[in-house]
Amino acid sequence: MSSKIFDLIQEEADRQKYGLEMIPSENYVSEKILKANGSILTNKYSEGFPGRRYYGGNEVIDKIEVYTVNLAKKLFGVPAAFVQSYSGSPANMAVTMAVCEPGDVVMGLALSSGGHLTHGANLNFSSIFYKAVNYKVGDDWKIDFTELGALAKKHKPKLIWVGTTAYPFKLDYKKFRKIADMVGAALVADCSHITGLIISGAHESPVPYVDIITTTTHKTLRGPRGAMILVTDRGLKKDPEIKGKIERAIIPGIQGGPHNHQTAAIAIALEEASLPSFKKYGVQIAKNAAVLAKELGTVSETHLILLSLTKYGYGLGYQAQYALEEAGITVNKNTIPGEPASPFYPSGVRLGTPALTTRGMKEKDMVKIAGWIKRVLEEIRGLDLPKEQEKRKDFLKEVKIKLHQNQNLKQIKKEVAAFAGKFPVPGIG
Ligand code: DSN
Repeated sequence: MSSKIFDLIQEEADRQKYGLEMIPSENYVSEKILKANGSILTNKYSEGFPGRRYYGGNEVIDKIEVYTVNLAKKLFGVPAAFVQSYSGSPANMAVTMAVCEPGDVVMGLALSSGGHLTHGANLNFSSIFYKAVNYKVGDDWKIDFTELGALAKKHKPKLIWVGTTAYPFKLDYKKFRKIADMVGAALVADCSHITGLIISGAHESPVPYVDIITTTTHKTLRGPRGAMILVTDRGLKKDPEIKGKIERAIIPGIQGGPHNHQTAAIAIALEEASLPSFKKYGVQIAKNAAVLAKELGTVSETHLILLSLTKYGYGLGYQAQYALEEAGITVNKNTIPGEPASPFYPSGVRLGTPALTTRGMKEKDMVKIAGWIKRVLEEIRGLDLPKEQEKRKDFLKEVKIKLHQNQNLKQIKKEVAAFAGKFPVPGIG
């Protein structure tokens, strides 16, 4: 078999093996998941739900979907599960459509405070078709429940999201429930980032507190790209029609045929997440993040670290991301609460431990990795973002050339590759 694509896949495999993958929403799936995801199940159309399809030939597909749904219900302890959403954003769109009418008020954590696009961010469907109200974090970077309560009282949301993408603290679902009950809102947890931590017991489960849960399957859950929607007993009691509403939102509301290869791979991820070894994995993710955070001078109660770079200079997030990449360490630039620079060229980076933990790295390895990160960050001192917007493009072009030629970064990359290469990656070796 030859194709330019296979050469490029090999190139990417080398990057994944000899680098340190520290984007907190990424992970490495098992060989079994890779096999199911790359299987002949991709050939089949099956709009609809098991026993109710628009196409023939779905006897086996029905069995796969029913098996996956049952695994999800058992693992989370919920009475209903939906596994067809292509990814997190369509799952969140389906839930919003199921719970709200266009124009209803939807509340979620602001993107600038570590929320998600689909929880009411500008330009997203959640603020185009619904009235979005954002709550924020306070000076301590933790959710400001006083503001949240006041906003809920004032705007009477139909739906409140509790979920984050760049928030290093545990979530207090009880407090959210109290506020949702006060205004009669549906409370929906988007656990995408922390599902693996919840299943392993490292974080409290939202199941007793919320009505609906959404989660991507490819982050700490360590499955293929995809998503699930789960309805809790509480949610079903609150709205006995909710299951049908969610189904209609998925199809014909948003999607066409489900990705059956993806559903099958999700089933394998759920099988793996049901094993005792997954509990150890989830707990280790959080232990590793706590050590890494401490070494970098901050804290994490989750799988991720939101690192402010303001002590190194102004608007250094992009420069740090680039310099780290040159050293074989992949992270993403991120705004920090109260961002002093710009959303495009922010003042922080977001990094995490799920993928490193999958490779078997432990606390002592985090100390080593923090050492490399700190050495890299020394190299961006003095590369502050120009305050004048028109100067930024040319400035960053020059910065990239400078960092690409930086001998210290080249040396760190060698050390990182020698270290990372010792830890196997499923599907690569
Ligand atoms: N893109 C995801 C993340 O990286 O957090 C959220 O959708």
